[in-house]
Amino acid sequence: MSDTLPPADRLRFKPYKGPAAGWGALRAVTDHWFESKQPFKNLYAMVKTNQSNGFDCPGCAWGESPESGMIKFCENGAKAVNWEATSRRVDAAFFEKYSVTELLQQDDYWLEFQGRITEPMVYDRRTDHYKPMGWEDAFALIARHLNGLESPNQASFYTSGRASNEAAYLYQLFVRAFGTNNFPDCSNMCHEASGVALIESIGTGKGTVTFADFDKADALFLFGQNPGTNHPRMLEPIRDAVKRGAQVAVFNPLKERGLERFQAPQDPLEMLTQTSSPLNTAYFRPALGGDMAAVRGMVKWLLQWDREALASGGEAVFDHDFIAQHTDGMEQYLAMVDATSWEQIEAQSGISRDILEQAARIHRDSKRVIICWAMGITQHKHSVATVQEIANLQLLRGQFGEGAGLCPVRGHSNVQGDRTVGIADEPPAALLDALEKRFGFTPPREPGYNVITTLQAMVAGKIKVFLALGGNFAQATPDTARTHEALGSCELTVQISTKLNRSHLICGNEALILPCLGRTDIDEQADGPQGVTVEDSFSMVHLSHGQLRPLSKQMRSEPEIIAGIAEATLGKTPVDWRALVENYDRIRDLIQDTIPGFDDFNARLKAPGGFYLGNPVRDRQWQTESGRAQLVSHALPATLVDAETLASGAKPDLVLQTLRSHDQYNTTIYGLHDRYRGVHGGRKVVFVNRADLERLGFQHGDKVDVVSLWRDGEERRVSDFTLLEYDVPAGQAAAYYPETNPLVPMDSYGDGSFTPTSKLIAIRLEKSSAPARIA
Ligand SMILES: Nc1nc2c(c(=O)[nH]1)N[C@H]1C(S)=C(S)[C@@H](COP(=O)(O)OP(=O)(O)OC[C@H]3O[C@@H](n4cnc5c(=O)[nH]c(N)nc54)[C@H](O)[C@@H]3O)O[C@H]1N2
Ligand SMILES: Nc1nc2c(c(=O)[nH]1)N[C@H]1C(S)=C(S)[C@@H](COP(=O)(O)OP(=O)(O)OC[C@H]3O[C@@H](n4cnc5c(=O)[nH]c(N)nc54)[C@H](O)[C@@H]3O)O[C@H]1N2
Ligand SMILES: [Mo]
Repeated sequence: MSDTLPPADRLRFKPYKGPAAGWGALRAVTDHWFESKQPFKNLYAMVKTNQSNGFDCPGCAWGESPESGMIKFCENGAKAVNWEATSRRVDAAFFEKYSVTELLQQDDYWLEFQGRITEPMVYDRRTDHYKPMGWEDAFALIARHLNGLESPNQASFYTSGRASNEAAYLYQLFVRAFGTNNFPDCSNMCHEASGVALIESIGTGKGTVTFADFDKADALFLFGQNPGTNHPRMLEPIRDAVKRGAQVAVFNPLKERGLERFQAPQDPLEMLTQTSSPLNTAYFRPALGGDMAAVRGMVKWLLQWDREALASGGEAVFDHDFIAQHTDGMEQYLAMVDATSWEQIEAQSGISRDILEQAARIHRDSKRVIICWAMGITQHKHSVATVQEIANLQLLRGQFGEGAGLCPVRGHSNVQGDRTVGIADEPPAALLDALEKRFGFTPPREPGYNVITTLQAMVAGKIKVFLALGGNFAQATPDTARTHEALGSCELTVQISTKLNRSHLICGNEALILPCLGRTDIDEQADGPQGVTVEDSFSMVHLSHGQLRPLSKQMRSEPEIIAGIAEATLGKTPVDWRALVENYDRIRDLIQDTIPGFDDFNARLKAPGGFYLGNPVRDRQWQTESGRAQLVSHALPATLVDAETLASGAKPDLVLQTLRSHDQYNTTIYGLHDRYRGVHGGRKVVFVNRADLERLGFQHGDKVDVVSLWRDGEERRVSDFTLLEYDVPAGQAAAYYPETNPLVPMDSYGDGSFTPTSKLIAIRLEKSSAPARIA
């Protein structure tokens, strides 16, 4: 049967002893190949991943050295490819078999495992089943709803970061020509804080380093990320840095295996000898949300040493020339650093002043420093301030140039590109001007809804049509019960997707599923097979060509689907949508005409490895209002747990972070193992340390309900979780996303970023009546 999962194991917990990404990893890859039922197709696909003339890995946004000719893949990239290249299909027969109510009983793992969606489907409320619908009828249905709205702002258009530049560009053009900037996207839940912070600090929302800089850095600081699982190809430059004698300083409350020890799957010698590379790392374990205080502590040390050096005629620690020439705001910021007490820094960071001195020394003693970060930094209430604190540190030390800079490590493989080509709820005026000039329509100027404000508007009954270009909005967003109710209140929900997920089951009054091609599929259009472009974390743009024959002729490419919706809704204005899709060079010509950095777009794409979009900061251009980089000063937050919640009398047992296991891609669950953390056969677990278990009167293996505490006093609860004794700092807990999203309150989001606070949720544990069962 197509719908049976591999047999479920009992929950087991067995600490992992090996390094990350070695033989164990390759074995896991081949296991996945065999489970997909078509190992040879997938083997071929893997060889073509991230190669010239191959396709861009649909996994993470980590970049590749442009000249590297080696086959680059990683275990989790292989899983992503394999997952897309399945022969299982979700077709009319599947939907005839299962009603939506029945499908809702299944978990996320089961839903996506069913395979690729192969034909457009419409929800029939009368029978509670999806049934087939022709493409043109589906487009007409969408157009009827959109054109029937009182205002274009009653529709909201989500984007997930796998969409290609071509798809995303066409989508934003259509939505703006339709008349709204309502562009919630996955970035709102991900790196939004990095963009908001860096635009104010250095005038660009993107990272300033390239792949080659990693070879030249003397120190890498890695804040709040787990590359062994989420960016495995990043382990290679980290390892190389250590081999060169560079320092690697990690800030992470959890001892993540990929950052402690790893083997490179690309290196045959290491694989044969099974040695694990010794990692020259200093490991700092902050409190959740404590990084801003930790960085402030580092700056406090550096400031002290700089003053001492200046007083004694020694070598300055700060780059005073750089500061004088390029920055504003130093005095105010340093006054703020002086005013911040060590007591507050220690209490909030969870790290002592002496240990922070070690971190500061590593920075001081390194000529070139790169600072990387991911979700451990961006999914907090004060994330924007934290990223700006990191930027301040780099600005004081003049760390912008070869081998030095800022590196927000992006998530989805094209999340950065989507923003570049216009997916933005607060679009820059220059983009709107360019669209107006090129296409002759008046784009909407008022900011649109992001993820949180879309949800709030849905709750208030202000959104009638919700359309998603990929992703799994129902599961990726916070406050699941409320989110589902909000989505269900829409008049029409449309999901453009590769695979079945819960968002298809939380239907508006009417609902459509539109099946699309993925990165691995051959995209045949009138002028022949088409490639699409993506941009990685280092602003490299390159072509991606699908290699595998699609499962069904009924599946369409994302640009083709968008063109169909656009033409049905707007006719042939402001462009002949379908003609553009015959050859994607035509879409790229429009990108060239309207988006900076894409001159000679089609020609430059021919270079193997693609081309660099450039970053003004590398040329010492600060595109801020003042034309200089800004040291932005923020007081440390008064409390990390929401003050109003504490004032309401709530007494949290712990603070919880929600994170990814090794066997998932966001809401896509590939399997029930989290190998490096030693968890097998289940995902509903909470990691807590032994002292906290004792303090709270629990034991390893106990079953609990987890209840989150929030100022509105509403109940948010998940049940049937198992407590695991784990090396987590005191007072903290960790559990997997998306199972714990019901706990994240919709109104708990980052200041200025609107990113849900997925890495700090105040919780209480309640003993459940279910018997403990763990091996
Ligand atoms: N295989 C795979 N690859 C992926 C993804 C996937 O799900 N699976 N997702 C992709 C996407 S969209 C993204 S955004 C990235 C996510 O990549 P990551 O950011 O690595 O993802 P998380 O699992 O959320 O891990 C957060 C890490 O931050 C740490 N952390 C949590 N809170 C704090 C804190 O307050 N301070 C510090 N210093 N550390 C903290 C956690 O212990 C954990 O190690 O990965 C991308 N790549
Ligand atoms: N609690 C908590 N919540 C979080 C996070 C967290 O750490 N904790 N992380 C947040 C982050 S960083 C992110 S990026 C979001 C992720 O949010 P999303 O991007 O919305 O979620 P995904 O799980 O990546 O989406 C998976 C679905 O995308 C569809 N899909 C896959 N490939 C393609 C494609 O090529 N085209 C199309 N059209 N569809 C495709 C499939 O149908 C699949 O079911 O979640 C956020 N939510
Ligand atoms: Mo993300």
